[in-house]
Amino acid sequence: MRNIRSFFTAAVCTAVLLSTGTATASTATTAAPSEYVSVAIESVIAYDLEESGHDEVYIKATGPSILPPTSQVVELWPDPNWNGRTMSLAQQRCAWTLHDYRCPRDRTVLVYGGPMKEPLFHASETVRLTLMEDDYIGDDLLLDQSIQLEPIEQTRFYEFERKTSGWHYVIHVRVDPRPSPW
Ligand SMILES: [Ca+2]
Ligand SMILES: [Ca+2]
Repeated sequence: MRNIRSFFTAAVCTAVLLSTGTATASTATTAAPSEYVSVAIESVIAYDLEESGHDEVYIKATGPSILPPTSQVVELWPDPNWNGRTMSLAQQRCAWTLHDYRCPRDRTVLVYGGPMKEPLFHASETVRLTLMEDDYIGDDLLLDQSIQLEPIEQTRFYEFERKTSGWHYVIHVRVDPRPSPW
């Protein structure tokens, strides 16, 4: 259960655009900014837990997606078909889904976070990402960040961090340009 005290103590919340990836262009043609983008989680780092022992965490993406069609809320991570609705994380664990280089090896133990979900959005939407901790009387909100999507030519990586007196989490998000689904 969430410690109410955490509402009133200073919290650090940062959002960083880490980098744009290098497009793997096999031709000399210039890529136009993509009208659609996909959003995926690359890693979830539990530096400090909300609960003792383990946190049962998951991430939702809220925004009108194209695929899955007309979904307002997508269960972004973990994939419910892989490991159930939540993933249990101990302290100093980094759950990676595709690129383990997003996990600080000197500070964390790597654990596999399962296959990625990659919902598709119009590149003009705002997508809200919420990291939640499963709880009996309503799940706890640990991190809440939005990304204003825009047409892009190359992959972008974002880092979001929330550090409070009760917990400390970092997530890495990947946004890829995508062709039209139709
Ligand atoms: Ca809780
Ligand atoms: Ca719990």
